[in-house]
Amino acid sequence: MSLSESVAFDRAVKALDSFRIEIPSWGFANTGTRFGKFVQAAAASTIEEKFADAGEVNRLTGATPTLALHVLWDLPSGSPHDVANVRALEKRYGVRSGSINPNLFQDQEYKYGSLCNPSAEVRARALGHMVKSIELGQQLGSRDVSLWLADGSNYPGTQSIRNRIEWLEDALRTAHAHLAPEQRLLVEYKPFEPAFYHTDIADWGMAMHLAREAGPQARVLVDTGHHYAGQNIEQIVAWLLHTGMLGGFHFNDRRYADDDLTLGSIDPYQVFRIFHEIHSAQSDDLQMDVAFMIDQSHNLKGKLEAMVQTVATAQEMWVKAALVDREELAALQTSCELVNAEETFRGAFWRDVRPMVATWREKRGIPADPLAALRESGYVERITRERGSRQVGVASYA
Ligand code: AOS
Ligand code: ZN
Ligand code: ZN
Ligand code: ZN
Repeated sequence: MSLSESVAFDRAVKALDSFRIEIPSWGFANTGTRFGKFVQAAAASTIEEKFADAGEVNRLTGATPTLALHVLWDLPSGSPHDVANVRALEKRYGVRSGSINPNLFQDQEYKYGSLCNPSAEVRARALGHMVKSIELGQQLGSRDVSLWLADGSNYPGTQSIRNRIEWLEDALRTAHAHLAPEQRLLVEYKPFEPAFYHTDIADWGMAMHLAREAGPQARVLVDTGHHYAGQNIEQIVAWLLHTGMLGGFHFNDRRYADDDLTLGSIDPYQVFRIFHEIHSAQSDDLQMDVAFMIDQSHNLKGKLEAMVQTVATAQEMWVKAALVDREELAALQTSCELVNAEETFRGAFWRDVRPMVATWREKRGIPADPLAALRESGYVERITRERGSRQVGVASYA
């Protein structure tokens, strides 16, 4: 049995009112693959343009009040002037600074690693960058510092895996000691790429260990693209919820590896299953504080369109998962009525929630169809004209 239309709508409203998802500044910039990049005239090349685009996505969706920043790309000097500039942009565009992303992968000296580099001097400089990123987070009043390391090795026997674990533990303990009480350190894992033999933080077990070693304000960050094919991500999420170690997500979709495709474009059911774990933990009153973030950067699709499409998909999946009749499901699980349990579960997935989401938007003064509203606004045409005539900035590699 599925929930009645009115019960379902009430749940949808509640779910949507509380749903926020962070968008990445690098999602608006010209990014590339290791083979090259296709430049878009509308791409943002300044921090102001990124804030402007983020403000537009927030206006259209009502769900993206924060913008993730990358230290090297967005706050290159890290000076008080940079910080003051960002604070002014926050006010101008109605979007606050979100998670702070240190960059420990672009500098030439990180060829053999950053926090895990065999050179003590390089490790110290990488740690210095971490500390600076934490301090920037404090100055910007942003809470989370998301750590992603490209560290690893390409060939067996060429690095001491255990030495690198110890260096990493030391670095994270020191970094953690610099956190303000309200700040968190989120440790992201990834099985491979750019390193192809071993990655220093390869999976959730390693990330969880490191977060625990670092200190009480560290948690695990799950990037949905950072798993081997076929891995049961919602089970990892359930474990992290159970242990109180889930800090946040980088959402995107994938077909093969870290493809960073639009959320739900390949496997919307997986997004639903992950969101179900969150809703079910919430209704079990599990203590949790989970940051939803998007980690996508589009080379072929229009950047604004792709971001709006992603946020709308996230909202739809979030609502679908909220519409699982969890009481009924719990009873069916206990009595092991497998087919009925499965039908109750996926019945919510098959339900078309788009009319409900559109009604909620209208009630909240948000365009019922954000993608159509983006097209009608002429925003993309305007920035294409304005930005296209200027030289594009340095490409970022997400
Ligand atoms: C890299 O694969 C990770 O997903 C990072 O979280 C992220 O893409 C990066 O920080 C942006 O450059
Ligand atoms: Zn080839
Ligand atoms: Zn990520
Ligand atoms: Zn990634």
